[in-house]
Amino acid sequence: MTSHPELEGEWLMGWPDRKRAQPLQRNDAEGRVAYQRSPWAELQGLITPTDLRYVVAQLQMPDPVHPDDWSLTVEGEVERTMQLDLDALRRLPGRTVRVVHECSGTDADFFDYLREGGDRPSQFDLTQPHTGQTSAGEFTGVPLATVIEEAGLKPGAVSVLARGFDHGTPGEFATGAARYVPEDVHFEKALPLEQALHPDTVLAWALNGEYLRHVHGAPLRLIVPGWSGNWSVKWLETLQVRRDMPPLYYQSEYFVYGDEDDDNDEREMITTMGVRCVILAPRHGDAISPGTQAIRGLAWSGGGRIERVEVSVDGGEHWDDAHLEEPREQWLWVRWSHRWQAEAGTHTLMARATDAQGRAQPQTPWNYLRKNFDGIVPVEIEVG
Ligand SMILES: Nc1nc2c(c(=O)[nH]1)N[C@H]1C(S)=C(S)[C@@H](COP(=O)(O)O)O[C@H]1N2
Ligand SMILES: [Mo]
Repeated sequence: MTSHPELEGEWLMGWPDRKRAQPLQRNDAEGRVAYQRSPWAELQGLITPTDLRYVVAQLQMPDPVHPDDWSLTVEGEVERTMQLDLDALRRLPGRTVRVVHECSGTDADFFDYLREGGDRPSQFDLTQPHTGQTSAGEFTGVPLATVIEEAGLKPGAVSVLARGFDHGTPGEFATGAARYVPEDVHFEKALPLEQALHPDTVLAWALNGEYLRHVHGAPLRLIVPGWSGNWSVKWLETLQVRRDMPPLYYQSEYFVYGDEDDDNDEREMITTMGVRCVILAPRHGDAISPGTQAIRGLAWSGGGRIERVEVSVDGGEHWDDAHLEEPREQWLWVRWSHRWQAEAGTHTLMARATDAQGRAQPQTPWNYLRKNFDGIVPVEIEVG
C-alpha cells in the first residue's frame, strides 16, 4: 500500500519514535492557535488526542477567563435564577460521554463533486478546503438536565439558549451565502427542550481526562451528542430557559438546510448529523498487490450506534458486510474492516453504513450552504 504517512522520524521523551500525525494550524498575531484541522484519518484507536482535535471559532477567539472569575448564569423560565461556579457544578452528580464531533462544513466539496464531477477533493489532505474537522473525545461534566432541575423548570419552556462569552462579527468563512451578517453577536444556540433534557447532553469542564483547554471552550462547554458540532457551545456564560425558539444568526440563518431561493420560513435548522462511512485504507489512487487485503475505515452517525457497514469492490454492484470492530458505542465512531481477495485490475471501492435507527447513507441532500455531507465517496485503486 502506498499511503504510509506515519513513517519513522521523531524523538519522543528522549527515544527514537515514529513520525506522529500533525494537525494543520492557523495562528493569530501572538502565535496562539485560532483554528486547527485534525489529522483524524491518520490516527489509531477511537479517541482523538487533545492536541490533534480540530478547533473552530466562528467569531474572534475570546480572551481566556480564569475559573475563579467565572460563573454560569441560569435564568429564564426557572423557579430560581442561579449563578453556579465550577465548584458548585462539580458538586452535582456527573457524567462522562464519548462523542464524535463534526463541523457541518466538513467534506462540503464532495456535494458538488458527486453531482457534477470535476477535480476530486480530498478528505485527508488538510491543506485542501473543508477537511479535517472531525474529532472524537471523552467529555466529563454534569448533565444539563441536572442543572435545569436544580433551578426548577417552569411549565411552558420549549428551549434552552446557551450563550458563549465570545462575540463579534462572523468571519468570512462563517457567512457562506447567508443573507445578512450581524455586526456584533454572541455565539449562541437555542437547544430544543427535549434535547436539552437528554441525559447525555452535558456541560463539560474536562476533555480526555484533563481540564478543558481554552481553545476547546474552557471553563465550561455544552456537549450535544449526535448533533452537528455547532450545537456544542464553547465558553458558556449563560443558560436561558425560554418559551420560544428565538431567531438566532447561528440557528436560523447560518447552520441551516435550504435552497438559496427559499424564504426564511423554509429554512430548516441543522440538528442531527447524518450517517458517515469513510474508507481510510486503501486510498484513492493507491496501487496495491493482489491477494488478501484489508479495506478499513470509520463509520459514525448522529442517530446512534452503527449497526452495519457494507463494502463494495465493484463500484456498488455487489455489497458485502464488513466486520465491525468493538466497542461500538452510541455516540462514538466505529472502526470497521473487510478482508478481500484482491484481483488484478482497477477497482472502485465503496462503503456505506446503517445506524440504530435504520438510517443509511446518504441522509443529507444537497443544500445551498453545503452542510453535513454524508454521501458515499467512491475510491479508485489499482491492483497489480
Ligand atoms: N462559543 C462558541 N461555541 C462554538 C463555536 C464558536 O465559534 N463559539 N463554534 C461551534 C462550531 S461551528 C463547532 S464545529 C464546534 C467546534 O468545537 P471545537 O473547536 O472544540 O472543535 O464548536 C461550536 N461551538
Ligand atoms: Mo462547525
